[in-house]
Amino acid sequence: MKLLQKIERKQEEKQKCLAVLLDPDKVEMTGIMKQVETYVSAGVDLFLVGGSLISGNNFYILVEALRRQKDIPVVIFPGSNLHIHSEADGILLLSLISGRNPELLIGQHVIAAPILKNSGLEILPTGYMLIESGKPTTVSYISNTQPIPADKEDIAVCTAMAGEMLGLRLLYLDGGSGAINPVPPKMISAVRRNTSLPVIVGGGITSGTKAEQAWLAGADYVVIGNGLEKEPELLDQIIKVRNRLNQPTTAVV
Ligand code: 1GP
Repeated sequence: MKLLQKIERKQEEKQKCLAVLLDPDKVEMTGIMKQVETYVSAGVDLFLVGGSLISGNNFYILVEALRRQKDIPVVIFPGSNLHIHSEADGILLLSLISGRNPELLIGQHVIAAPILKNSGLEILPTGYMLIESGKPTTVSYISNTQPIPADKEDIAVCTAMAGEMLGLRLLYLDGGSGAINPVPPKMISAVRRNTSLPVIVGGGITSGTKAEQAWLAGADYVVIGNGLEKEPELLDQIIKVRNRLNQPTTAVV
């Protein structure tokens, strides 16, 4: 079954999922396989690899290291059209629909299209929405776009609806890596109520409570990156929350 179908099926079954984002610049490559094993045995649902600015040479090595395990899909979360590696299972083809930078709405996609077509990667067309999160983030700076204000649910909803009408298949609401404030649950639930696409939420999820709030508001996938780099124990906390929410008696929206 294709990855996108699996994601949609999880959504239909109201199963909450956890994605771990590995940033090639931040991961300590010497201990990577051990770290990957920990994530696999904890029951992570998806690996995302990437970041809005990758300055080192670890991107390819990291994708290959992650692919040595076969249980969990590896998906590229690209910061630019330089971040393509056919060893991964898929790639979030991000259109930054919250911004008005044509390069990130369509420009880089045009350049990457022939490479992607031949890559064998499953393409996951994703409406990527940056949400204001307390301070400028690397992604807001690098993308040269203005995030959606955190209290403007109506803008987020209309943006998400437009993305869905344009045929995108996933929505990613992101506060940006290391966000001070995660995407407000009120905004997630407004998007959830008004669109039917699987919703990924990330940025600043640094506790089980924040993950739970995002899931309860309607996120299908919660992404953790920075929080886990700083506090590895966070993984168990968040996995426990996910498992509790996925028990039949506590099934949520
Ligand atoms: C960033 O959503 C991801 O694009 C993850 O954010 O690193 O803050 O967990 P964090």
